[in-house]
Amino acid sequence: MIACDMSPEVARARAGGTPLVALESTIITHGLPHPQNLDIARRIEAEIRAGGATPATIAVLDGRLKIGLEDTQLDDLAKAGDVRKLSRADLPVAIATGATGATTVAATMIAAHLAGIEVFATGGIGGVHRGAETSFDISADLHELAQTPVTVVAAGAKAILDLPKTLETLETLGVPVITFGQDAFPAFWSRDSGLAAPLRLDNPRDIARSHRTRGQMGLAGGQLIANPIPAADEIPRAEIDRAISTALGDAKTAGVLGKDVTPYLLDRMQALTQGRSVRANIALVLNNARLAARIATELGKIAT
Ligand code: PSU
Ligand code: MN
Repeated sequence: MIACDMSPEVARARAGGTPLVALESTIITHGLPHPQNLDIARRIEAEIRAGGATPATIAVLDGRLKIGLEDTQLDDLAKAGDVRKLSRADLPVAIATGATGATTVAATMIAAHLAGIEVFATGGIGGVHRGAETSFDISADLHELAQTPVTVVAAGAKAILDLPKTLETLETLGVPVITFGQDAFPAFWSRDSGLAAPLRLDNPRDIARSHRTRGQMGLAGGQLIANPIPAADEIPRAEIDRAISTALGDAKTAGVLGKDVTPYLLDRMQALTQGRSVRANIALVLNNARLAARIATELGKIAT
């Protein structure tokens, strides 16, 4: 098995039986603007601690797979300008060559599973991009959810994506898409995407039980928990839709491709909404961290 480095805090949690929640690092390096990203990363970790669980932010530093970052490591990652974005395909290459990189949802799920962590909180997952019928741009996150047994708490998927195609793909892959507490699938900055969620659960205990049941049945893959942004923080659909159209047009004009697409769009959205998209992003990630801590706590009470 590949060696991973547990931070002292994560090692203590494991020894003491405290529930763990994994966190990705691409959101820090490519998803949120510097310098707020460090402060936000710390607040997300604090929210998990306040919920009685221990955060494990995941990254590759000089070829070492880190499960939990110390504060100086988090600081270095947040300010480094040219960190690689590591998904499933990139993770082994980065480890083998001593590189440094931030993990996406897919890579964070892999690392969490290697470390025995069952719950992971993030903002939004990657999905099927608009125009995928010609670009074939479909995030590896979707296939990861189909094969790695981690419950991922996200605020749905961003409306910069093609949400109907994203949901169809998840259905084909047999990934349970479970909305928390409402029927509509949330669209990241807005509570309602206008699409019905395939499944709904209203409490963390049921989410934990269905995670366990998947494992007991020998089914591969995890669960996507779609947790709507708090009402006070959402951006109305009409308002966000205008910015999305402009951002997509700009990406096309600039000829952005591959793994640069998502960071480019997030950056354009921040500029087009005068930072409002980032404020909503922060609120929803904190909300997801709270729910993930509750699910991890419930999972700790159920035997495997
Ligand atoms: N969506 C967001 N914020 C993010 C990402 C997605 O709202 O920061 C990041 C996550 O790390 C996700 C990755 O796993 O982008 C997806 O990238 P791609 O579309 O290249 O697979
Ligand atoms: Mn892509």
